Amino acid sequence: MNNSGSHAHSEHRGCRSTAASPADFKRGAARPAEPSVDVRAVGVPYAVEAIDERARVKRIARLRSLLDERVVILDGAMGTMIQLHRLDELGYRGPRFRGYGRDLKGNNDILTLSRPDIVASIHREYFEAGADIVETNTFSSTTVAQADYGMQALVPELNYRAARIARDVADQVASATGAPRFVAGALGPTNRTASISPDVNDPAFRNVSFDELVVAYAEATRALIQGGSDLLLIETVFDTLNAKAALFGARSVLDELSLDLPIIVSGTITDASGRTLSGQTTEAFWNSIRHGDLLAVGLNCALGATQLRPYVEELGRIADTHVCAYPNAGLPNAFGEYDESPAETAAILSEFARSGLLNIVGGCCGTTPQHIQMIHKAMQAAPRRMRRDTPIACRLSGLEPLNLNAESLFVNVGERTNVTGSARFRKLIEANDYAAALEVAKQQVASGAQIVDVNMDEGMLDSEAAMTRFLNLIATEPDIARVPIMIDSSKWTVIEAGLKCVQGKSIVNSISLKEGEASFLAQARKVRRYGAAVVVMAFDERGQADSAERKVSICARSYRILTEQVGFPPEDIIFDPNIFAVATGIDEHNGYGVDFIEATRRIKAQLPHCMISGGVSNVSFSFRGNDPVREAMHSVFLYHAIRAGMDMGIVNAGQLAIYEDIKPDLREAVEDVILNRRTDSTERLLTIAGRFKGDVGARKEVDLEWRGWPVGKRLEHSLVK
Ligand code: THG
Repeated sequence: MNNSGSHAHSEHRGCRSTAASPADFKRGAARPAEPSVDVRAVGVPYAVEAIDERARVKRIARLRSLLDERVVILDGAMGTMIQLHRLDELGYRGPRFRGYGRDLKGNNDILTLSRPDIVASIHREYFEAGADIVETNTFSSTTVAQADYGMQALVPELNYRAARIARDVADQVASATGAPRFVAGALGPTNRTASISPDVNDPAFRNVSFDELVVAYAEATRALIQGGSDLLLIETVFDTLNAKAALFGARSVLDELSLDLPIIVSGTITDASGRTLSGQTTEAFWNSIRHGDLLAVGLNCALGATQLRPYVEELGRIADTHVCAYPNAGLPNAFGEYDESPAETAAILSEFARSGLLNIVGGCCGTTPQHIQMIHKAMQAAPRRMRRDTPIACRLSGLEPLNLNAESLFVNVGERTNVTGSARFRKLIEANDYAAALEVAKQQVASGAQIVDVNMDEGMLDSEAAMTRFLNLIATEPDIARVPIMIDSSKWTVIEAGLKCVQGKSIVNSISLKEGEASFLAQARKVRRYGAAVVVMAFDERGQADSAERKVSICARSYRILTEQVGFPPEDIIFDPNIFAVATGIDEHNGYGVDFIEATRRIKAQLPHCMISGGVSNVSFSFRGNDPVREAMHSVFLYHAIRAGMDMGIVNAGQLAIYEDIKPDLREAVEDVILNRRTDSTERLLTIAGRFKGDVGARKEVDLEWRGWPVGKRLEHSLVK
């Protein structure tokens, strides 16, 4: 996990100078004491003026078209400007909060209510400097952030008022100049992280939950919209799980109000390694929020423009939407001040624009109206970034990206972190030995699992709690957390518990039509809102599909519903046409391998961009206890299924035999079984199976031996493996 650099969060454009930084929480800093007065009493009802909805719709359309014409200018820092007023405690309070039982100095957002004149004048200065968009003074106007001041009850009013102030100034400037001006409702990161533990002794602990964040962001969003915002800006994201909660909350409110306000997400990279505070790379961050249907994605704060450049450029390469950047005025000096002059910042950003990197540009900590004026001037002659379509791919992520498309090699999904699939893992979870259970996940990744399947479906377990605890722990282990998670459960509540723990783009395993279309639709919509890809089982109201015919028809029906009714991106759909055990002694089972392979071929040909997965170890259940034969069966099965188009499989990572290495007599007998080539395939495999039972020795020998080989052969061996 990335531990360094979060100074920026106390000197940000919203400038919560007294708010603790995430790093403080990681060190287990004490929360402020509860106030001695009943602070809820200060929350008073406020008058709401209706917004002209038609005018808003027109402005939004204008903003979208403006983005197709030129670089759009965002404002600069609010906090830097507030500091110039040198307000003391009483200055922050104003008459309204004169008797408040707690310090308010540093709570910049309260100025929306106590000194609206200051907030309005700053907006005006930025508009006059050339900003098209100003951000509302609401960086910390969520119940989560305002808890530091005991001002949770004021949150709706803070957001409504802040939006209203900005709206009024924007409308005045627009009618004075004839150019439309826009209001971005700012949703800050809060001062808590949903995917990092503040307690070094309990890495699974969180001081804020996804649900709490969703509620907080939804409340803020509702009032920002009510106050007249044109768009929403989820900004200074240092923990992508917080941002996913913000997106979840904001989208829910937009749906509820039947409104279509554009959303921008702007992340922040806190150190030179190019990762977010919660450890994601730029591309992993993009993959995690791409489901948000964003007007733009960007980066702001923390680093100055120079240091931010490679990451803005990278976003521009991978994001199929507009790109936004609003850096600090350089890096802070020893006093935490920003020294980069307006001319310097503008010169650097001008080069960004000339290189085709920018659609929206502004400033963060330390920037002033002079900076925005110079930036605005520099953008006059600069081209906007051309929006590009990126190749269609299923863009998954953990801390790092995993992009899958038609060119990708087969993906191994580690199966061992499954209480029903591994007796050892079940015992560890039942014994509450999560440290050892984590080692199982780590081992899977070290053995080549590119995704980890996690399943806690065991009658004796509190599966929701076990899923939550295990995924929270994984989040703290960079060796595991770098890969995406496959959240595996037959219980929707367990899947949903898992989705609330992962900052990356994960895979839900699974949904299906087994309980009919209504619940399938509802679950698919939820999956999309959480931003996950999905495994869809070939299962409908009549049961699990066994024949190739039924597998294909159920998948085709599911595909139609998902793409047409839910708007699910086809590249995020992974079909599982059911891998069943073969050679069980029941004749009807003999065709299961062929049926899967044939269905795979037809589904891939018929349903564009979808992928195929399956639980590979299922196929060999009838040879339990004979691992060499099972491994040979998996290898032969995959050899044929991958050629038919299978994209990924849940496997025992690190224990897959290489097809060419299987002894010829075993391989032929196994192939007969998998491809159902003879009526006596099962008997023939059974006859020879015993000979290989103790054969693990052969594999072990090779395992050790290859390390002694010359470097060329070692490389060859490693590449093949
Ligand atoms: N499709 C989808 N998800 C799935 C499956 C699937 N999830 C679960 C399962 N099937 C895939 N995972 C496993 C994990 C382990 C085994 C099989 C499938 C397995 N385990 C050994 C056994 O049962 O013999 C356990 C041995 C041990 O206890 O160590 O074979 O099909 N979408």
